[in-house]
Amino acid sequence: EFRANNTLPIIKLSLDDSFECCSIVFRTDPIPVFTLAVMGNCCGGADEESSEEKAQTKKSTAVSKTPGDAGSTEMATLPKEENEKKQPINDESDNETALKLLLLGSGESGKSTFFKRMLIRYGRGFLEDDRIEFVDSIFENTIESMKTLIHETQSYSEKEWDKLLDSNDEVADAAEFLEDFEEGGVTRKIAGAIKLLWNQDMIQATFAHRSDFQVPDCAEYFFGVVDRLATKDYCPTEQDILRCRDRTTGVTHETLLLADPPAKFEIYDVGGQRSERRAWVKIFQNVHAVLFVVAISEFDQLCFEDESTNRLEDSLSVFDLVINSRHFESTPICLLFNKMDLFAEKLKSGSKFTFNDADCPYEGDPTDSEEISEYVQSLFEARNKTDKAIITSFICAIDDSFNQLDDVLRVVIEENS
Ligand SMILES: Nc1nc2c(ncn2[C@@H]2O[C@H](COP(=O)(O)OP(=O)(O)OP(=O)(O)O)[C@@H](O)[C@H]2O)c(=O)[nH]1
Ligand SMILES: [Mg+2]
Repeated sequence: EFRANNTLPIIKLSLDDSFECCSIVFRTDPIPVFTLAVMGNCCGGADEESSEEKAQTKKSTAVSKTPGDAGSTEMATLPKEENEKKQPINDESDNETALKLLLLGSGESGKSTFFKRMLIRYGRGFLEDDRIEFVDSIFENTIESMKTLIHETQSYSEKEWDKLLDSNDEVADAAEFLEDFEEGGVTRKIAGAIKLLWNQDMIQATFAHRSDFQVPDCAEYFFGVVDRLATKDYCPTEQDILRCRDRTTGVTHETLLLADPPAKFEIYDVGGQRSERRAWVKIFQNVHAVLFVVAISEFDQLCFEDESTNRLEDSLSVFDLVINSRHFESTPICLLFNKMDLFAEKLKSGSKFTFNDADCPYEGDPTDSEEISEYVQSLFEARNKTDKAIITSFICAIDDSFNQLDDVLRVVIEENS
């Protein structure tokens, strides 16, 4: 219970025996100083520390890392790694040793979404102030996606589109209003225009062949909740945050704590687009596991960067460099095939698997998701020129019931024991 007046706040935590650690982040200035009373078996130990010392201890815990801390996103502030020794997790002499995890993969594969998922489950999560920081990107995702659909509809079927605008003033006004819209958030008027346009058969038809142009995967989701985005004091939900598309630049890292078995991880997220990849090597030392993310649904899409390279092909080339890199000679590699929901939807809605590897063409059923995923997995495995085993998982990072996270972390611990 936190009271805003000057009386001492009371925070009661009921922790069961298996509870190993917890952190409380105070977003107030100044940060309040607390005395910690530990009830139960270790009560005696608490008395040996003076109250001043106790206060100091708590103060430094509280300020250790605040969300939005600029230091966590700048390359220049990454820890110096040259002299670090890679430590196995079962080294009980150093409980503070963190396992370093790198999220690598092409742009839009879902690295940051996985990173956010990890933060929600094992890290500091997203407090209200953090959530608000996503609002501008969510608004941009929503408005820009509809503008793209209007533009693509216009260029694919110009005559029919003009006919529709001539015959329907409401649609014509909505399209014109959005096309001219330069800057700002989702207002009720914008939400109304987006809903109206989203209900047009022509816009739906354009969206059905979205693999031919660049529109973020979150577009449909945000069109579906656009009324909520337009409400006063809109604050993004966890699902909104997971869906939000915001291209990563530079490197971000966060601490994660696993309860069972107790372990600490330092997870690094990087930008996956080509211009970002040259920064990766700076964090390649002393890595305990690479989590390589592939968007398996992108087999028929082209790269955002050049609009000519197939995204799966790009992902295979990047994976080839990573798995065979001398930096990762003894580093476990987890291959995470992400966006399984979109992959299944795509095949179900009639898209055929048309991707073909020159050395190993696909000869199976182009609509069978199981057969196709096995084939894609084999293509990635074929790039492995080392004798390392690849740990593979098929995931959906936006799914709330996604429960493979513990498994991924436990495998990393095992591999480093
Ligand atoms: N439907 C669906 N969308 C996903 C999934 N994983 C990620 N996304 C969406 O895909 C988009 C791109 O995901 P990001 O996490 O930003 O991709 P990234 O790999 O970090 O991209 P860069 O930062 O450019 O390297 C976001 O809008 C996510 O919400 C998934 O499993 N299913
Ligand atoms: Mg990212």
